[in-house]
Amino acid sequence: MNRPDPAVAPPSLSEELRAALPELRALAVDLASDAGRLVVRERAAALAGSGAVDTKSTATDVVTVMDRRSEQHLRGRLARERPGERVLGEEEGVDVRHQAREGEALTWVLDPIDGTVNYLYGSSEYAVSVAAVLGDPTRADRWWPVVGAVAHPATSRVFHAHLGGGAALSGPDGSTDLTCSSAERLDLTLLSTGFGYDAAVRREQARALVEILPEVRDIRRAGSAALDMCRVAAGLVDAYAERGVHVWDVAAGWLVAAEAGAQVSTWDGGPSRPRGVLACPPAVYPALEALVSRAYAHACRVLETSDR
Ligand code: LIP
Repeated sequence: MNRPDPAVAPPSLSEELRAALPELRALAVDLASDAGRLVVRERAAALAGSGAVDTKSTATDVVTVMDRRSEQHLRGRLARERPGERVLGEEEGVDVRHQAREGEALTWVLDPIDGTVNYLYGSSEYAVSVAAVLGDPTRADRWWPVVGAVAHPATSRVFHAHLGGGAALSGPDGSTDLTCSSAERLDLTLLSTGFGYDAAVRREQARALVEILPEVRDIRRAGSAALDMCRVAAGLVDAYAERGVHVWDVAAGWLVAAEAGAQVSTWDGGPSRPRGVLACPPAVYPALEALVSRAYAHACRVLETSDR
Protein backbone atom coordinates (compact mmCIF):
# COMPACT_ATOMS: atom_id res chain seq x y z
CA MET A 1 0.00 0.00 0.00
CA ASN A 2 1.60 3.27 -1.07
CA ARG A 3 0.72 6.06 1.25
CA PRO A 4 1.83 9.48 2.37
CA ASP A 5 4.19 9.12 5.30
CA PRO A 6 3.25 11.40 8.18
CA ALA A 7 6.96 11.80 8.79
CA VAL A 8 7.36 13.38 5.38
CA ALA A 9 5.50 16.67 5.26
CA PRO A 10 3.53 17.33 2.08
CA PRO A 11 5.16 19.80 -0.29
CA SER A 12 3.99 23.38 0.05
CA LEU A 13 1.90 24.46 -2.90
CA SER A 14 2.71 27.45 -5.06
CA GLU A 15 0.06 30.15 -5.28
CA GLU A 16 -0.32 29.22 -8.95
CA LEU A 17 -1.19 25.58 -8.20
CA ARG A 18 -3.37 26.52 -5.22
CA ALA A 19 -5.34 28.91 -7.44
CA ALA A 20 -5.78 26.12 -10.03
CA LEU A 21 -7.20 23.56 -7.58
CA PRO A 22 -10.91 24.51 -7.96
CA GLU A 23 -10.64 24.07 -11.72
CA LEU A 24 -8.80 20.76 -11.33
CA ARG A 25 -11.48 19.65 -8.87
CA ALA A 26 -14.19 20.44 -11.41
CA LEU A 27 -12.29 18.41 -14.02
CA ALA A 28 -11.97 15.45 -11.65
CA VAL A 29 -15.72 15.59 -10.94
CA ASP A 30 -16.47 15.69 -14.68
CA LEU A 31 -14.08 12.81 -15.43
CA ALA A 32 -15.44 10.57 -12.66
CA SER A 33 -19.07 11.37 -13.56
CA ASP A 34 -18.44 10.80 -17.27
CA ALA A 35 -16.82 7.40 -16.70
CA GLY A 36 -19.58 6.58 -14.23
CA ARG A 37 -22.24 7.16 -16.88
CA LEU A 38 -20.26 5.00 -19.29
CA VAL A 39 -20.06 1.99 -16.96
CA VAL A 40 -23.79 2.23 -16.20
CA ARG A 41 -24.81 2.67 -19.84
CA GLU A 42 -22.66 -0.12 -21.27
CA ARG A 43 -22.84 -2.69 -18.45
CA ALA A 44 -25.57 -5.00 -19.74
CA ALA A 45 -24.22 -5.36 -23.27
CA ALA A 46 -20.59 -5.56 -22.18
CA LEU A 47 -21.10 -8.25 -19.51
CA ALA A 48 -23.25 -10.31 -21.88
CA GLY A 49 -20.35 -10.61 -24.33
CA SER A 50 -17.73 -13.35 -24.37
CA GLY A 51 -14.52 -12.56 -22.50
CA ALA A 52 -16.33 -9.97 -20.38
CA VAL A 53 -14.63 -11.04 -17.15
CA ASP A 54 -11.01 -11.95 -16.36
CA THR A 55 -9.25 -12.61 -13.07
CA LYS A 56 -6.04 -11.05 -11.71
CA SER A 57 -4.28 -12.04 -8.48
CA THR A 58 -6.75 -14.78 -7.52
CA ALA A 59 -9.94 -16.37 -8.88
CA THR A 60 -11.98 -13.89 -6.81
CA ASP A 61 -10.00 -10.82 -7.98
CA VAL A 62 -12.01 -10.00 -11.08
CA VAL A 63 -11.64 -7.37 -13.77
CA THR A 64 -14.38 -6.75 -16.28
CA VAL A 65 -14.21 -5.37 -19.78
CA MET A 66 -15.83 -2.23 -18.35
CA ASP A 67 -13.02 -1.68 -15.83
CA ARG A 68 -10.65 -1.55 -18.79
CA ARG A 69 -12.95 0.58 -20.96
CA SER A 70 -13.53 3.02 -18.15
CA GLU A 71 -9.82 3.48 -17.62
CA GLN A 72 -9.18 3.83 -21.36
CA HIS A 73 -11.90 6.48 -21.52
CA LEU A 74 -10.38 8.39 -18.59
CA ARG A 75 -6.88 8.15 -20.06
CA GLY A 76 -8.12 9.44 -23.40
CA ARG A 77 -9.72 12.49 -21.83
CA LEU A 78 -6.65 13.22 -19.71
CA ALA A 79 -4.38 12.94 -22.73
CA ARG A 80 -6.49 15.60 -24.44
CA GLU A 81 -7.23 17.85 -21.48
CA ARG A 82 -4.07 17.46 -19.37
CA PRO A 83 -1.40 16.55 -21.95
CA GLY A 84 1.98 15.59 -20.53
CA GLU A 85 0.74 14.77 -17.02
CA ARG A 86 1.37 11.30 -15.68
CA VAL A 87 -1.43 8.79 -15.15
CA LEU A 88 -1.48 5.77 -12.80
CA GLY A 89 -4.46 3.46 -13.22
CA GLU A 90 -5.44 0.17 -11.61
CA GLU A 91 -5.64 -1.70 -14.90
CA GLU A 92 -2.82 -0.19 -17.01
CA GLY A 93 -0.38 0.90 -14.32
CA VAL A 94 1.74 4.00 -14.73
CA ASP A 95 2.58 5.61 -18.03
CA VAL A 96 6.30 4.99 -18.15
CA ARG A 97 6.79 7.78 -20.66
CA HIS A 98 6.41 10.15 -17.77
CA GLN A 99 8.99 9.33 -15.15
CA ALA A 100 8.46 10.45 -11.59
CA ARG A 101 9.12 14.13 -11.32
CA GLU A 102 9.58 16.30 -8.30
CA GLY A 103 8.05 19.69 -7.76
CA GLU A 104 4.45 20.32 -8.70
CA ALA A 105 4.10 17.79 -11.50
CA LEU A 106 0.72 16.13 -11.01
CA THR A 107 -0.10 12.45 -11.42
CA TRP A 108 -3.69 11.41 -12.04
CA VAL A 109 -4.56 8.27 -10.04
CA LEU A 110 -7.52 6.27 -11.40
CA ASP A 111 -9.68 3.44 -10.13
CA PRO A 112 -11.96 2.94 -13.13
CA ILE A 113 -14.38 0.80 -11.13
CA ASP A 114 -13.81 0.47 -7.39
CA GLY A 115 -16.00 -2.34 -6.10
CA THR A 116 -15.71 -4.45 -9.23
CA VAL A 117 -17.25 -7.55 -7.62
CA ASN A 118 -20.34 -5.49 -6.71
CA TYR A 119 -20.48 -4.12 -10.26
CA LEU A 120 -20.28 -7.67 -11.66
CA TYR A 121 -23.11 -8.86 -9.39
CA GLY A 122 -25.34 -5.89 -10.19
CA SER A 123 -25.03 -4.23 -6.79
CA SER A 124 -24.95 -0.41 -6.68
CA GLU A 125 -21.96 -0.32 -4.31
CA TYR A 126 -19.25 0.67 -6.77
CA ALA A 127 -17.49 3.89 -7.67
CA VAL A 128 -15.20 5.59 -10.17
CA SER A 129 -12.31 7.28 -8.36
CA VAL A 130 -10.18 10.08 -9.85
CA ALA A 131 -7.45 11.87 -7.89
CA ALA A 132 -4.64 14.26 -8.74
CA VAL A 133 -1.62 13.84 -6.48
CA LEU A 134 1.73 15.52 -5.94
CA GLY A 135 4.80 13.38 -5.57
CA ASP A 136 5.08 9.82 -6.82
CA PRO A 137 2.16 7.43 -6.15
CA THR A 138 4.26 4.48 -7.29
CA ARG A 139 6.49 4.99 -4.24
CA ALA A 140 5.34 4.38 -0.70
CA ASP A 141 5.32 7.48 1.50
CA ARG A 142 5.81 9.87 -1.38
CA TRP A 143 2.40 11.02 -2.63
CA TRP A 144 -0.10 13.64 -1.44
CA PRO A 145 -3.61 14.10 -2.93
CA VAL A 146 -4.57 17.68 -3.89
CA VAL A 147 -7.80 16.96 -5.79
CA GLY A 148 -10.22 14.02 -5.51
CA ALA A 149 -13.57 12.92 -6.96
CA VAL A 150 -15.46 9.68 -6.26
CA ALA A 151 -18.50 9.13 -8.46
CA HIS A 152 -21.29 6.86 -7.22
CA PRO A 153 -22.84 6.08 -10.62
CA ALA A 154 -25.90 4.29 -9.24
CA THR A 155 -27.06 7.56 -7.64
CA SER A 156 -25.58 10.04 -10.17
CA ARG A 157 -23.78 11.73 -7.28
CA VAL A 158 -20.12 12.59 -6.76
CA PHE A 159 -18.09 13.11 -3.61
CA HIS A 160 -15.30 15.63 -4.21
CA ALA A 161 -12.69 17.81 -2.53
CA HIS A 162 -9.58 19.85 -3.10
CA LEU A 163 -6.77 20.60 -0.65
CA GLY A 164 -7.95 23.39 1.62
CA GLY A 165 -11.28 23.60 -0.23
CA GLY A 166 -13.50 21.36 1.89
CA ALA A 167 -15.47 18.29 0.80
CA ALA A 168 -18.90 18.10 -0.78
CA LEU A 169 -21.42 15.70 -2.29
CA SER A 170 -23.03 16.87 -5.54
CA GLY A 171 -25.89 15.39 -7.53
CA PRO A 172 -29.26 16.04 -9.20
CA ASP A 173 -30.55 17.50 -5.93
CA GLY A 174 -27.68 20.02 -5.55
CA SER A 175 -24.57 20.05 -3.38
CA THR A 176 -24.02 19.42 0.32
CA ASP A 177 -20.87 20.22 2.30
CA LEU A 178 -19.54 17.18 4.13
CA THR A 179 -18.45 16.87 7.75
CA CYS A 180 -17.40 13.63 9.41
CA SER A 181 -19.17 12.41 12.54
CA SER A 182 -18.29 13.55 16.05
CA ALA A 183 -17.75 10.04 17.41
CA GLU A 184 -15.60 10.06 20.55
CA ARG A 185 -16.12 6.57 22.01
CA LEU A 186 -14.70 3.46 20.42
CA ASP A 187 -17.66 1.34 21.58
CA LEU A 188 -20.00 3.75 19.73
CA THR A 189 -17.92 3.87 16.54
CA LEU A 190 -19.51 2.33 13.44
CA LEU A 191 -16.52 0.96 11.51
CA SER A 192 -16.43 0.03 7.82
CA THR A 193 -13.76 -2.27 6.52
CA GLY A 194 -12.87 -4.57 3.66
CA PHE A 195 -11.06 -7.78 2.89
CA GLY A 196 -8.50 -8.94 0.37
CA TYR A 197 -8.78 -11.35 -2.49
CA ASP A 198 -6.20 -13.79 -1.15
CA ALA A 199 -7.52 -16.49 1.24
CA ALA A 200 -4.47 -16.26 3.55
CA VAL A 201 -4.89 -12.48 3.80
CA ARG A 202 -8.59 -12.90 4.56
CA ARG A 203 -7.74 -15.39 7.30
CA GLU A 204 -5.54 -12.73 8.95
CA GLN A 205 -8.22 -10.09 8.49
CA ALA A 206 -10.86 -12.36 10.01
CA ARG A 207 -8.61 -13.05 13.03
CA ALA A 208 -8.04 -9.33 13.48
CA LEU A 209 -11.79 -8.76 13.26
CA VAL A 210 -12.32 -11.13 16.19
CA GLU A 211 -10.46 -8.58 18.34
CA ILE A 212 -11.90 -5.47 16.69
CA LEU A 213 -15.62 -6.30 16.51
CA PRO A 214 -16.31 -6.50 20.28
CA GLU A 215 -14.64 -3.10 20.79
CA VAL A 216 -16.69 -1.04 18.29
CA ARG A 217 -20.41 -0.34 17.74
CA ASP A 218 -20.59 -2.56 14.66
CA ILE A 219 -18.90 -3.36 11.37
CA ARG A 220 -20.00 -2.53 7.83
CA ARG A 221 -18.48 -4.13 4.74
CA ALA A 222 -19.72 -2.52 1.52
CA GLY A 223 -16.99 -3.56 -0.95
CA SER A 224 -15.60 -0.21 -2.15
CA ALA A 225 -12.80 1.52 -0.27
CA ALA A 226 -13.44 4.73 -2.18
CA LEU A 227 -17.09 4.84 -1.09
CA ASP A 228 -16.17 3.72 2.43
CA MET A 229 -13.86 6.72 2.86
CA CYS A 230 -16.44 9.10 1.39
CA ARG A 231 -19.06 7.76 3.80
CA VAL A 232 -16.73 8.64 6.66
CA ALA A 233 -16.68 12.17 5.20
CA ALA A 234 -20.48 12.22 5.12
CA GLY A 235 -20.89 10.79 8.62
CA LEU A 236 -22.72 7.75 7.23
CA VAL A 237 -20.20 5.61 9.09
CA ASP A 238 -17.86 6.88 11.78
CA ALA A 239 -14.64 5.24 10.59
CA TYR A 240 -12.98 3.12 7.94
CA ALA A 241 -9.98 0.82 8.39
CA GLU A 242 -8.57 -1.64 5.89
CA ARG A 243 -5.19 -3.17 5.25
CA GLY A 244 -3.84 -4.06 1.81
CA VAL A 245 -5.73 -1.56 -0.36
CA HIS A 246 -3.93 0.17 -3.22
CA VAL A 247 -3.26 3.84 -3.87
CA TRP A 248 -5.92 3.96 -6.60
CA ASP A 249 -8.58 2.61 -4.18
CA VAL A 250 -8.02 5.38 -1.65
CA ALA A 251 -6.26 8.43 -3.14
CA ALA A 252 -9.43 10.44 -3.84
CA GLY A 253 -11.39 9.21 -0.81
CA TRP A 254 -8.39 10.06 1.37
CA LEU A 255 -8.72 13.76 0.51
CA VAL A 256 -12.54 13.79 0.70
CA ALA A 257 -12.40 12.33 4.22
CA ALA A 258 -9.56 14.62 5.34
CA GLU A 259 -11.28 17.74 3.99
CA ALA A 260 -14.43 16.70 5.87
CA GLY A 261 -12.49 16.83 9.14
CA ALA A 262 -11.50 13.19 9.53
CA GLN A 263 -8.02 12.18 10.60
CA VAL A 264 -6.63 9.99 7.81
CA SER A 265 -3.40 8.04 7.97
CA THR A 266 -1.81 4.66 7.59
CA TRP A 267 -1.29 2.27 10.50
CA ASP A 268 1.08 -0.57 11.16
CA GLY A 269 -0.36 -3.66 9.51
CA GLY A 270 1.97 -6.00 11.35
CA PRO A 271 5.52 -7.20 10.77
CA SER A 272 6.44 -7.34 7.06
CA ARG A 273 2.82 -6.62 6.14
CA PRO A 274 1.39 -3.78 4.06
CA ARG A 275 0.26 -0.86 6.16
CA GLY A 276 -3.44 -0.18 6.51
CA VAL A 277 -5.49 2.95 5.93
CA LEU A 278 -7.56 4.54 8.70
CA ALA A 279 -10.04 7.42 8.48
CA CYS A 280 -12.06 8.55 11.51
CA PRO A 281 -12.97 11.57 13.67
CA PRO A 282 -9.86 12.90 15.47
CA ALA A 283 -11.37 12.23 18.92
CA VAL A 284 -11.52 8.48 18.36
CA TYR A 285 -8.33 8.21 16.31
CA PRO A 286 -5.84 7.29 19.07
CA ALA A 287 -7.97 4.44 20.44
CA LEU A 288 -8.94 3.13 17.02
CA GLU A 289 -5.42 3.31 15.60
CA ALA A 290 -4.10 1.40 18.63
CA LEU A 291 -6.88 -1.21 18.33
CA VAL A 292 -6.42 -2.00 14.62
CA SER A 293 -2.63 -1.99 14.84
CA ARG A 294 -2.72 -4.34 17.83
CA ALA A 295 -5.37 -6.64 16.36
CA TYR A 296 -3.53 -7.06 13.07
CA ALA A 297 -0.12 -7.52 14.67
CA HIS A 298 -1.62 -10.22 16.92
CA ALA A 299 -3.42 -11.88 14.00
CA CYS A 300 -0.17 -12.02 12.06
CA ARG A 301 1.67 -13.57 15.00
CA VAL A 302 -1.07 -16.16 15.57
CA LEU A 303 -1.00 -17.18 11.95
CA GLU A 304 2.77 -17.22 11.72
CA THR A 305 2.98 -19.59 14.69
CA SER A 306 0.07 -21.71 13.45
CA ASP A 307 1.64 -21.94 10.00
CA ARG A 308 4.76 -23.60 11.41
C1 LIP B 1 -11.87 -3.22 -3.68
C2 LIP B 1 -11.67 -2.26 -2.53
C3 LIP B 1 -12.32 -2.81 -1.26
C4 LIP B 1 -11.66 -4.10 -0.89
C5 LIP B 1 -11.89 -5.08 -2.01
C6 LIP B 1 -11.30 -4.56 -3.34
P1 LIP B 1 -11.54 -3.21 -6.34
O1 LIP B 1 -11.23 -2.69 -4.82
O2 LIP B 1 -12.24 -1.02 -2.86
O3 LIP B 1 -12.20 -1.92 -0.18
O4 LIP B 1 -12.18 -4.58 0.31
O5 LIP B 1 -11.29 -6.31 -1.66
O6 LIP B 1 -9.91 -4.46 -3.21
O7 LIP B 1 -10.72 -4.48 -6.49
O8 LIP B 1 -12.98 -3.49 -6.47
O9 LIP B 1 -11.07 -2.11 -7.24
